[in-house]
Amino acid sequence: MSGTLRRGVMRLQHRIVAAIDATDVSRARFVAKVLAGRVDALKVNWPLVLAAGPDIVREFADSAYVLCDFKIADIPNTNRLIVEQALARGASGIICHAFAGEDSVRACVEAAQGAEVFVVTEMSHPGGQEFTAKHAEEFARLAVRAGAAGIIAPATRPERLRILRGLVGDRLILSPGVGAQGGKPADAIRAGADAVIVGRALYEASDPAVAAKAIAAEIQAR
Ligand code: 3DU
Repeated sequence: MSGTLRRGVMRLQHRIVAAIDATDVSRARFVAKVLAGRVDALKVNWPLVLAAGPDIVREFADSAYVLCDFKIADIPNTNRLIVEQALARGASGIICHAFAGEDSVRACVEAAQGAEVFVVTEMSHPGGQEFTAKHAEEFARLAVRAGAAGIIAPATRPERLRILRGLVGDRLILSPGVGAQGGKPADAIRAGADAVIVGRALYEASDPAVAAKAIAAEIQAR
């Protein structure tokens, strides 16, 4: 895969993280290739890892910042083992849940050895309001205390994003829920997100490059 995506610290140029959740592996590879240079990171989640095998992380990581969205939520030792496996395949960032507790999040941060850990706060879908919203502020404070690089917070609720921004200082906020879930990229960035996470609106687009360009333009025009 060619392109200008880099491993290491996420560099926010386009302010877009592409969620490559396509389970048609050749489509996923194609979309990743097309989006290289047009987004700041490729996010890999269980659908693609289960379809393609974990070495898809290594493949993308050759030329991209790969964010492993494994939503890690286990005891500290298991969290550490998962993070080590992701890093061994070249992941630059990982996503964990906060609800398993501070020791579990700290285990991710320690095992990450400088790779970036992002902690889920309030989830973007309607069900995210049932439980995660009630604890999102605690989750955000926990993320800061544990030394996470940032949090995941909902583009579908900019008013909640704004509150969470107030709690995490200059830590990164990556914001899913744009496009298929109804959130607007410019609203999320205005409310304090550093970048939006976009899946279906990119990988299902007839031309993912054009779709990414439109999102970037919307962000720039905010
Ligand atoms: O809805 P989309 O197709 O744009 O995909 C959003 C991606 O972000 C997808 O991988 C999903 O698992 C992830 N995500 C959320 O959508 C909401 C969250 O609160 C956390 C992660």
